[in-house]
Amino acid sequence: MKPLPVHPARAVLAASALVLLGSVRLFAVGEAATTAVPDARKAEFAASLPTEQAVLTAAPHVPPPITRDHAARVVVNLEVREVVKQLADGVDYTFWTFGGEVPGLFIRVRQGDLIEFHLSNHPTSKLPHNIDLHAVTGPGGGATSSFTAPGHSSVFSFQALNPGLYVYHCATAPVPIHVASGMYGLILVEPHGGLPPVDREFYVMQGEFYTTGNYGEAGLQTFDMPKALDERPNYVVFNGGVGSLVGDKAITAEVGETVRLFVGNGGPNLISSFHVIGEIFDRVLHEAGTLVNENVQTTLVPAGGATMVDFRVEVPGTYILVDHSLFRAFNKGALGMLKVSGEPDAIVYSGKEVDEVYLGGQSAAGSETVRREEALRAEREDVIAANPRITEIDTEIQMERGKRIYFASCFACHGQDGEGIPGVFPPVADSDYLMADKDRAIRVILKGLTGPITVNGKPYNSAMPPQDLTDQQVADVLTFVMNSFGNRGEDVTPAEVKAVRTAN
Ligand code: HEC
Ligand SMILES: [Cu+2]
Repeated sequence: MKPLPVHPARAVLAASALVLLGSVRLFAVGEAATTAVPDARKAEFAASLPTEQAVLTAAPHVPPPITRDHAARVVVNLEVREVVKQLADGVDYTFWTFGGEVPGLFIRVRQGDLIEFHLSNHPTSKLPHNIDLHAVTGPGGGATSSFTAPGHSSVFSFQALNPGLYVYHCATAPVPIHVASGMYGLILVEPHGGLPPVDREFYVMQGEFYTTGNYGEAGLQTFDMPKALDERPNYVVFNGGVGSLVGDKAITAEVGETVRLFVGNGGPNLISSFHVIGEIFDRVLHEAGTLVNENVQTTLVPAGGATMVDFRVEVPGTYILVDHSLFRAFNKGALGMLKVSGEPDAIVYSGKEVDEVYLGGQSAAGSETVRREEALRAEREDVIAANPRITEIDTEIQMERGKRIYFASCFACHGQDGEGIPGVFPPVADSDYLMADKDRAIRVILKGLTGPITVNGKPYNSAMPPQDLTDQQVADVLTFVMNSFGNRGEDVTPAEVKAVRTAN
């Protein structure tokens, strides 16, 4: 449960009751009603249309293009669920979702369609929710008409008047907290005649998360209101979590194909500078409107907005999707991958990939350690049953975790193999300085290090910044470094790190 000042369900119900009263009063002075009035004209229009059930998809998938050349009555069934899911490796979060997913399921309709929207709220939900679709023309975008208590279902309808790619989100008070919990998604309203055909379409949506624990701090995290007010998220991610579009989960294409990304930004606060490293957007539908821009490197996606980008992939390799506000990409999770296979074209590009340098912990080596950790966990279960070699395996798990932290936080300076850079960054491989004093090594990570030192007989006089890591993370990375790259040492425990942290 998120910490809220008053009993949340009650506050929200009270707020929405006010909204309802407000709308009824507005109706009296001539605005639209929230409670549907039977309307013969509308009933006749609905009856004149063929009915179909909307196909909804979870990111990165997109429902198939619409082939019909006439309007339809499209029935959308969307269920709100409050679920605990992974936000990052080892980090869980209670997400409030449209369809059990963050971002919410992708909806695809056609301009002129009459959409009959069924919003249900799962009986296990703790709070009421609703939906405001930016594709709706009408007060609140459907919010008051779709206000739904746990275990209930609401129906309202709207006509998709304007084509475009629209954000939808929950608009139940407190609105920003519902959005910050993952309640957003995209609805595409195809124009008459459809979009220009492409070979592949994908759904990518950015959003930030504000957690009490630091980035990467393991366990179930809770929402942090002060950080949200200051717009200082710990996580900025694509598709609801760190690594959702990385490694095995990367989106793919083949050389020569055209790719379309439907990119949304749920916010709630940040504007995204969406960029694909190594590609140029041939065509951007700026703000997902009708203005076509061509040959764009980076495009802005406002909070509560979207964009459509099309490009052809010419050469194979891994293309990195980022928010080009780069600390978000490399330190907060806003990083995905498009893997393109096929024949190289040395004229277009000569080769020599630089993934490792770019990616750190999220590179192939990074996801390799994730897989290895999983495999080791499975092995551990077996060993417990048969044999007491458990401590050794725990160390191996710690080593894999430590390796991941090393490749995320240290290797940019100390190198792939801990070799450092002569005269600038001392080696951690085979380092006499590192191995001589465990507490000193812990202090170097926690507090940083400046001034002259001698490592393996060679002088260094530079500065290492303090590393913002938890006790567990420091223990893991030091255990890894002190037992890799030719070093042979003992393990480091979180308790030892804590002792050094509190002694200073
Ligand atoms: C921004 C570059 C940078 C990063 C990132 C960095 N270091 Fe350092 N590190 C240095 C520099 C520079 C020194 C030497 C400082 C001096 O000469 O006073 C150093 C010194 C050290 C030392 C002591 C000297 C030795 O080689 O034994 C250790 C151990 C160490 N770093 C480990 C780490 C670990 C582990 C991480 C990741 C958690 C890390 N460093 C991240 C730049 C960095
Ligand atoms: Cu909600």
